Amino acid sequence: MKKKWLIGNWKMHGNLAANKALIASIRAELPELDEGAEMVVCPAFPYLYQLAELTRGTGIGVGVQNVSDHLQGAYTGETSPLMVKELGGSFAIIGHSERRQYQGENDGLMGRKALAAIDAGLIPVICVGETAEERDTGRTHDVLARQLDAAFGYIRTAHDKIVLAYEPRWAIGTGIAATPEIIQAEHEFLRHRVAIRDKDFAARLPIIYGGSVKSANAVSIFSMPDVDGGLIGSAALNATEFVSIYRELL
Ligand code: G2H
Repeated sequence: MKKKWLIGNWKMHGNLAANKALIASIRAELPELDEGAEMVVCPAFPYLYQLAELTRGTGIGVGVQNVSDHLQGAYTGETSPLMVKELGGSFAIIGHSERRQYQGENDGLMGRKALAAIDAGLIPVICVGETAEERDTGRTHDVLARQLDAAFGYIRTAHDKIVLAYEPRWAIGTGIAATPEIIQAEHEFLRHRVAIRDKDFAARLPIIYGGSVKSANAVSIFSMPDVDGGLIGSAALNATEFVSIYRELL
């Protein structure tokens, strides 16, 4: 059976004590992960090494929320994917809409970051999604296709080392998730678009949904055939919620 994914995006939250308590609570509620579903947490950069240590031997993966598009060099304030790898990270969220919105990231940069992440041995979690205005004006598929093509244009040999996340901007942090029908329709669209390049890859590609997922709506979202998991923001900061969402994947 195809593996499921649960990725927690902690955004700019946490501190040493809170991170330790959160992992301890997750472990207390869920001592063993299920073979059928990966669990990954993505803390802010300064806590990467702490999380790598806290999760050692637990099966919980660790990632970051952003990464440089360069492996090394004079790029002040940037973090190389090689450094992430060395400190125990295995995943990098790429192109999250909050970075597009507040840091001005564009499609080209997202593609280069995904490639750098792969070159460093990380799994990029590539985020795509439309704004409310783009949806309202009937441009959702144009936007998704453009974002997907930009990212995948850079990636040619990374089969089985990519996670794709559909995150409609209007559903992020609003408390109102997209409906399961919308999510299924857009995941299907994305999978078809990838299949134009490579059918087998498209079938195997995990496509996860992000945007106000909680334990209360997880079951209906995860029951959709093209949904392979979730990218969870605020609910990932609550161990009981995060573990309940994980259980809905199984
Ligand atoms: C979307 C999601 C996590 P939330 O950004 O990436 O956040 O679940 O808080 O909407």
